Formats: sequence, C-alpha cells, structure tokens
Amino acid sequence: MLLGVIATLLTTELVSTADAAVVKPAAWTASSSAPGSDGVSYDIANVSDARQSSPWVEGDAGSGLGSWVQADFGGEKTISSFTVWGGVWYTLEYWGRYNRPKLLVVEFSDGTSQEVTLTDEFKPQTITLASPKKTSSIKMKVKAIYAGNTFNDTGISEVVFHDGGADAHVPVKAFKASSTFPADGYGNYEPLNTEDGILDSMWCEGNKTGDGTNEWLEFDLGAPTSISKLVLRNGNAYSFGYFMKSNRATAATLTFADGSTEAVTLKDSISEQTIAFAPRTSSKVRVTFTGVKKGSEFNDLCMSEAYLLP
Ligand SMILES: [Ca+2]
Ligand SMILES: [Ca+2]
Repeated sequence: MLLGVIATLLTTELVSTADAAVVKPAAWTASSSAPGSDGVSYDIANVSDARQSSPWVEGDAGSGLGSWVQADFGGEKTISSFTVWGGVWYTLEYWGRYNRPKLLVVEFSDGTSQEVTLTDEFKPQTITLASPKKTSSIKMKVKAIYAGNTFNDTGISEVVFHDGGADAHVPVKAFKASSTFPADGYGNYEPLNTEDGILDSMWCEGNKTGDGTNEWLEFDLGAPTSISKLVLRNGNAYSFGYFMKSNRATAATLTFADGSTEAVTLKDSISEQTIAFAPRTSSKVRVTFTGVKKGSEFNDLCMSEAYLLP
C-alpha cells in the first residue's frame, strides 16, 4: 500500500531483543558495492540507516561469495546479539530476485570467528552469540547464499547490534490496536513495528473508511510500571516525501489502567518527539488518536515508532 515502502515481518526473536541497548557502529566498510543508478544507491551506508528498504548490494563479479561488510565500533564494545535483514527488502518480490546470505563468517577484532546460518525467510533474524563478545569490529563475510531468481548479486538491507544491557524503553508485554492494515507485498503493519527502531516499518490502522481519527494503539505492560513519557515517530517516517503523503496524528488522549485520561498535542513532524505526561504507575496505556492531519496520497494513519519511558 504505502508505496515503495516496505516490509516487515517481525519475529519473536526481535521481541526479545527489543529491550536490549543498540550499539551503533562508528563506521562501516564493505568489500565492494554495486554501482547505483537512477538515484538508487547500494552503498554500504544503507546497511545501517534504520531503513529496511534500503539495501547494501555487493559489486563483485560473481554471486557475492567472499564479499563482506564490516562494522567498526570506534573502540571496544560488548556485543551479545545482532539482527540481520538479509537480502534486498524493497518488496517481497525483489527479495526473491536477489541473492540472500545463507552462511556468514562473523569475525571479531581478536581474530576469532564464528559461522552463522541464516534461514531463507523474509523477516529479520536475530543471532545471539554463545557469550557476549568484547570487540572493536565485526566483519560479516558471505560464505554461502540462497540464489535469487533474477539477479546474481547478494544484498543485506540492515544490521543492528545489541550489547545485552537493558535500554530505557519500558518493556511491552503485548500490543493491541483498534485495527491494523492487512499485510501486503511490502510486509505487515502490526503494532510491534513501532518498537524496532526501523523507520519504514510501522503500525497502520486498517479502517477502510476513516482517516485514523479515534483509532488507537495500546501498550499492555503486564504489571504496574512507572511511566512518564511517550516517544513517537509520527506517520510514515521513511522519508519526508512519504511522510507528507501519509496521515499523521496531531492530538491524542492517553487512557491509563485506572481509567484516568490525559489529552496531549502531537507535532506534525517527521522527527522523533517526546510527549511528557504526569508521571504515574500503570499496567497499560491506550493512545487514542483524536486529531489527524491528512496526507496528500494515502488515507491511513501510521506510526513508525512508539514507546514509553519511565
Ligand atoms: Ca537499510
Ligand atoms: Ca518501526
């Protein structure tokens, strides 16, 4: 539906790492990158740009065997797991056209390595290391591939590293939504997409006639939890162009477990925004979107990211 924007089939593995702190590499390098054309880039920067629909694609003569990407952390970090979006994630169809990595040799800065096998599925895959590893770099070398049906080039669309520590996000036990847009060739639009740090994966409401007004997203925290802030990436945050084409929220009512409510104003902005409310302890928060700014092309309200802070 939403374009050329993209897919996301989140895994249970990603749920379990959603509370782990992300380690952002200082720099990335690659063995080679395919030349871009018509404004499309396959540069290594795409592997770490918080967008699953922008891939790195190797530019070697062959199928990509032996090609590699390397993350440099700018100093020693502890890495406990990482999530890989293997292949080219424009759409499910394009994912099938390009080679996907099957076996990765993961090399650390101390010279040790381990092999990681990925399944051939259009979903993010989280690999947990046998034990947390202190390293200043991680190189991922492609040792085996799943062959694409059109192009003999291997791509990786995104890689996210985790250090195993807790991040500041309040853990969510379960999400509910008033409605959800049906999955299509770009992926799904489930509420869980608001927790992955990826800007082109999002929850979208699925009301066929409305613009999103009075649709809601609910965080079930499982137990009374201290909360005081809601952080949002409003609308479709993939790019400014898609943000303007899509509906975004301008106001919301927060409803807590005890039935109390608080009305808040939301910025019509693609940037991350933090909405403070009176600190309280609650086991759930329902965010009912009471004001909507219509996009120029799509009439569905979306949220790219949404999480709570203590
Ligand atoms: Ca990307
Ligand atoms: Ca997201």
